[in-house]
Amino acid sequence: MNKILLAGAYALALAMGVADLRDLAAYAAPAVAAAAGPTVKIDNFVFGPEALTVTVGTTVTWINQDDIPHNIVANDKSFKSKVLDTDERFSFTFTKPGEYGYFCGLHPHMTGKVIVKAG
Ligand SMILES: [Cu+2]
Repeated sequence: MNKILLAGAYALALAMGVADLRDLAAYAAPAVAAAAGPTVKIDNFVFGPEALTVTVGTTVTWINQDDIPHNIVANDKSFKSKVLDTDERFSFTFTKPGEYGYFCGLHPHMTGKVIVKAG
């Protein structure tokens, strides 16, 4: 009987430990401001890299490092950012394989693409 209680308590402690670790991760994540996934930097009217290859499930972050506003619009309208001022960011998670061309809605000659491969 005691052994069973002990085992139960141990299992409970383990479960609580796991829960605590999850809590810790949840608290820690928002504090990390840096983009976790790949980034596309916008500078001097250019998306860099112009073509980016990722796997399904990847979150891509665009950062406007130019001193004028830009935005990001998918050719197929699957994503669209607001107008980003200097140092502002936009993130999008790609959940389906494919080739996603995009452009800047303010300067449509600015183009880029994200190639999403199956994971
Ligand atoms: Cu632009």
